[in-house]
Amino acid sequence: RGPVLAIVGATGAVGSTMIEIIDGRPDVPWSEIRLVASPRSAGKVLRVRGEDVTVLALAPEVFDGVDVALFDVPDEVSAQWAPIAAERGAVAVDNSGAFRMDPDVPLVVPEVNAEKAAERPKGIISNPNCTTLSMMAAMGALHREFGLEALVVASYQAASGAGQGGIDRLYAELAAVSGRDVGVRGGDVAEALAAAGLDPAASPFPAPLALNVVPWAGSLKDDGWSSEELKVRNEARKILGIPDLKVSATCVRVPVVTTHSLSVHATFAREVSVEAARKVLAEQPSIVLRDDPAAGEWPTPADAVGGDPTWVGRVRQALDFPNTLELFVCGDNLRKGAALNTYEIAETVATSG
Ligand code: 2RA
Repeated sequence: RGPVLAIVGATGAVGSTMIEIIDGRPDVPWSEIRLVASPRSAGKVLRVRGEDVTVLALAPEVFDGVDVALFDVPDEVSAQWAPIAAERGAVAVDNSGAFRMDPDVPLVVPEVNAEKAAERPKGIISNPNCTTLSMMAAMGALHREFGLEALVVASYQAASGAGQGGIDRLYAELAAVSGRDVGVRGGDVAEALAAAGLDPAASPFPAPLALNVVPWAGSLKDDGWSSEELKVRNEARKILGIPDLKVSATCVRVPVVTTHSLSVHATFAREVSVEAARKVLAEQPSIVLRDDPAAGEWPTPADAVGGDPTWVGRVRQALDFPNTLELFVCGDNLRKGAALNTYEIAETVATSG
């Protein structure tokens, strides 16, 4: 009999993507897949690999007999329940921010540091934030070859990073501005949203997102940094195993439904050329290199969305910075950025024990 998997947060945007990923695999190692959610969603019936599965309410007993429990729930729910799952014998793979920087919890991207999944004294493994994660397959591969020293990153983050509420808000805003002559005067997008009854206080975003870009994601931290920008810095250091990596990030929300993009300025210890970098990137099974500007070929979120690979392009040698590349990376924030990486960690645990 194979191991038992539980998905906690099964009815959310990431939980639904996990089920989609599991459904899309020809084989899975699990003998049973249990779906778990808040009492509000308990009792719903979802199809998993052709079978009806009733969603259970989160309670300690649901973890009995579970080998791996995937969590996609708010930080405070993970902080309380991942240790309970671990106490009951499961390995908890957590996609919240609750444990990512805990020195006793590995932060794993299988292409980069799969071996760390075995070092889990608390029985918990963390999945990185989707913004950091979207560039890790590319940066891990380039770091192995050229020795990464510094990263300057600007993100272009999709609305679904804020969950189903973010998706719903973006569609509602797009409907409110569609077919109207807005976006040509200061404040008229906000007026159009107000006219459609969209309360700014009810939005997960701090400014209109339709026909706009918003230079903010996450919560306010010291000296004007956002939590999201600090996550990029701290998590990149931990995943790549470079504690003194220089990182500076600006996180920006754009009116894209799903797929985060990042413009990356990466400096390496060793000499690097565009040709050598392209070769390294093209060899990675989880990367699609799309980089032929003369033919109008580069990655966009619309290409990457719905798929597993990270798309990379616009690889250039920085003109004024030695050993430095510029590149543009797109990764589906709900798949590799969240559900897929979490699930890949679960399979790594299931197959390596
Ligand atoms: C966002 N990275 O895009 C966050 C979600 N984890 O809002």
